[in-house]
Amino acid sequence: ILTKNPTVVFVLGGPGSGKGTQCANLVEHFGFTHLSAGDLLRAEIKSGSENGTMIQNMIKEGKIVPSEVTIKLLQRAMQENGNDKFLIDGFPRNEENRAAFEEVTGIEPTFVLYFDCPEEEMERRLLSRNQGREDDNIETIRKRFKVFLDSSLPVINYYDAKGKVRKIDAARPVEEVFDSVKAIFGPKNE
Ligand code: UP5
Ligand code: MG
Repeated sequence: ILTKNPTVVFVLGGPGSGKGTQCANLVEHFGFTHLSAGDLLRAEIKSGSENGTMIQNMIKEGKIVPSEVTIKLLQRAMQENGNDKFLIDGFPRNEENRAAFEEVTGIEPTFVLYFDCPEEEMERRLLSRNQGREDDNIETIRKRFKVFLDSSLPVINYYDAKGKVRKIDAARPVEEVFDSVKAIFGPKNE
C-alpha cells in the first residue's frame, strides 16, 4: 500500500482509440506519469518473468490478465516513481479489475477519461500501426473489441453513474482530440 495516495486518472477506451497517443501529449503538457497497463504487461513478457508465457497467451487471445498480476505491476511502477500524478492507461478492464485495484491500493480515480471511437476507425488504426504487436491482427482485434464491449464498457458505465466520466470524441485528428483533452485537464495547469 502506498503511503500517500497519488492523483490517478484512468484513461479508457477501445483498442486503438488513441489512449497511448493522448497520454504521451498529457505527460508533456501536464506533468503526469503515464502508466500503460498493456506496456507493463508486455515488458513483463520480455523480462522473462515466470508469468511471461501466461501473459503472452492472454494478450494473443485478447483476454484480460488476472488482476493480481496487473495490479502488482501498476503498484510497483507507482512506488518506483517519484511523481504523485498518474495516468493509468488501459486499466481497469473489467469489474473485477476495478474492485480489486480499489481494495488493494485504496485509490479511487479523480476522474475517467473515455475515448469514444467507432470500431471501423479503431480497426483501421490498429491494422496500420505496424509496430509488431502480436495482437494487431484481425482475428485478435475482433476478440479485443468483444472483450471491450462485454467487460470494459460496464466499468465506464459504473464510473459514469458516479459522474466521473469525461467522454471525448476520439474519431478526430490527434490534435483536435488533444484540444478536447486539454479543456478537461484545464488550461491553467498547462
Ligand atoms: N492514432 C492514435 N490516435 C489517432 C487519431 N486521433 N487519428 C488517427 N490515428 C490515430 O493508437 C493506435 C494507433 O492509432 C497508433 O498507430 C496511433 O498512431 C494511431 P494508440 O494511441 O496506440 O491507441 P490505444 O488506445 O493505446 O491502443 P492499444 O492498442 O494500445 O489499446 P488496447 O487497449 O487494445 O491495448 P493495451 O496495450 O491497453 O492492452 C493490450 C492487451 O493487454 C489487452 O488486450 C489485454 O489482453 C492485456 N491487458 C490486460 O490483460 N489487462 C490490462 O489491464 C491491460 C491490458
Ligand atoms: Mg495503448
